[in-house]
Amino acid sequence: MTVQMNAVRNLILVLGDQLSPGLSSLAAGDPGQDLILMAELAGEATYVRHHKKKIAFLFSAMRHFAAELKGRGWRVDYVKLDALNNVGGFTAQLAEAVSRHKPEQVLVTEPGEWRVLEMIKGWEAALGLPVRILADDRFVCSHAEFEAWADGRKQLRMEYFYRDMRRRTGLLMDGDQPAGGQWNFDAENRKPAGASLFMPSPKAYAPDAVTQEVLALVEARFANHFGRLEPFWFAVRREDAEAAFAAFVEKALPSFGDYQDAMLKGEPFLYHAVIAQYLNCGLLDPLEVCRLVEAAYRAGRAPLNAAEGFIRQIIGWREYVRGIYWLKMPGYEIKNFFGHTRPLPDFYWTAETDMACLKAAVVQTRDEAYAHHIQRLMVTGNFALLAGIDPHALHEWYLSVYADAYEWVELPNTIGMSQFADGGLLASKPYAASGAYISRMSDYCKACSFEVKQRTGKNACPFNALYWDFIGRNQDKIGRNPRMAQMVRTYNRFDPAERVRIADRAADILAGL
Ligand code: FAD
Ligand code: DLZ
Repeated sequence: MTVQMNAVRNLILVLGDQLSPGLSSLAAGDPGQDLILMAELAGEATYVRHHKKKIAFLFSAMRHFAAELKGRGWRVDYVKLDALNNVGGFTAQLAEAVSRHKPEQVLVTEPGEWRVLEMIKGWEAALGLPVRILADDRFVCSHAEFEAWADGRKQLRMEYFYRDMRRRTGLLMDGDQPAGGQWNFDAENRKPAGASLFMPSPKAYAPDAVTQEVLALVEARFANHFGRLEPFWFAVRREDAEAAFAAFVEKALPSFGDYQDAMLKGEPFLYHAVIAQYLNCGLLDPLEVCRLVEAAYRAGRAPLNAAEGFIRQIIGWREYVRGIYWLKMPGYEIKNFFGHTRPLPDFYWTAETDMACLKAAVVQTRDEAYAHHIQRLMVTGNFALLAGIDPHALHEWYLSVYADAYEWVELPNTIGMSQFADGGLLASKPYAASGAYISRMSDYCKACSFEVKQRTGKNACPFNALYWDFIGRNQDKIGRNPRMAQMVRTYNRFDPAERVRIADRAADILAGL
């Protein structure tokens, strides 16, 4: 059903990842005179073929947010995916709404993606009316502030940016000093987990009637997309996402730091918060969650290494990668320092591989639209780096398969952190590792058909030969990096016959992908 309204001053377009009541476009509007447009768009669900669970999560959260806005007195024109007037893309849908509501002006908070910003910049000309783009102030650091921080620096290291964000927000500060006398407790955060530990699960919600309708719609319309739709347990309302976060603070935060880098078979979430999908669409507020974590630390309910580790991920990494994205786009998406061109192996979609770590990461990604950071970085990302996979193809995979994936946060993590495809702008060294790292941080290798202690031979863990082959073939590019030079020297000390065995084993593995 299409909505006909009284005179409309501003038509406010709210995008699917802008589900925040304090959004700048809403703050600039007036419920008495303005109208909100929200739309479920096939174009947005398929420009990369998003995981079914991600589409269902977002559509259901959008529908609940529209109801929340109506409850706050707004008029909302909500266009469902199967509405007769749904035309499938932002520009066409906005034009359709403009023709019906005849607003004086369009208001929109800037999007999280370069592609969409370019689209929006064309709207004034296409629609023949003013389009006001407002800053997204749900972040601590604005584009201009990040540019000023980056200006004139040879290296853009996250650690120094993070310290500025700590000073600016006052989080974990005692006067002008960091709490505990230290900025970063990462060295304490590398314990491997044991299967005997108690693992809290993220708070799960049974689908309500709105979600059930969306699940049926997604199954019907996106049946050929990657991923399992059910069981579906994500929160889709703000108060539920907040309760899920409160449960994390109570049950998992105390161990978050210690086991941040651990991986365990059959334990997809460990002590992680599983909140990026809520933060990135606006159901949770990043500063608010950091304040709650600081309060838990100050009240003695969480140790400092956990609170600092968590807060660093949000006001450090999350803000920093966003800054890099907008500083370096366009062009960052095609960076390829190592010149890697191999297509993405099929097992990233099918999970059909004998490598236990990769199988676990892909199965969990398929089932939950989630993998934690070390699985993304040191399992799927590490393998792609060592195997010379085209970074752009890998970027499209990460953008499609995770419920929390939006280009502003996914792209720098993939291109910069995981693939070193920007040549070291973001990371100080490639995150390349042999099977020994995965064995140390997980229990995957115990039940794997490959032998993690062997470097070459048919039974050897593929990560080992691929690692040394990567070091050997890229020594011109990484040999001068002080954090890689030792590995290059070790490779060059292998006897020539061993180097041939490594190259042969690596070639065999790559031929079999
Ligand atoms: P936790 O481990 O509990 O951490 C808490 C929060 O810190 C996260 O919810 C997230 O908001 C933030 N955070 C942690 N690490 C990072 C980081 N490196 N960059 C930005 N924020 C961070 N994160 C996304 O939100 N969306 C993505 O599309 C995404 N793609 C990634 C791709 C690759 C190749 C890699 C290596 C990392 C990616 N990350 C991405 C970062 C990180 O893996 C996820 O934020 C995290 O796994 C989400 O799970 P969680 O909520 O349980 O996080
Ligand atoms: C990711 C996504 C999806 C799957 N669907 C929609 C949608 O139907 N309607 C919408 O407004 N937004 C959607 N989004 C989020 C947009 O892709 C997102 O706003 C841009 O990527 C900019 O960050």
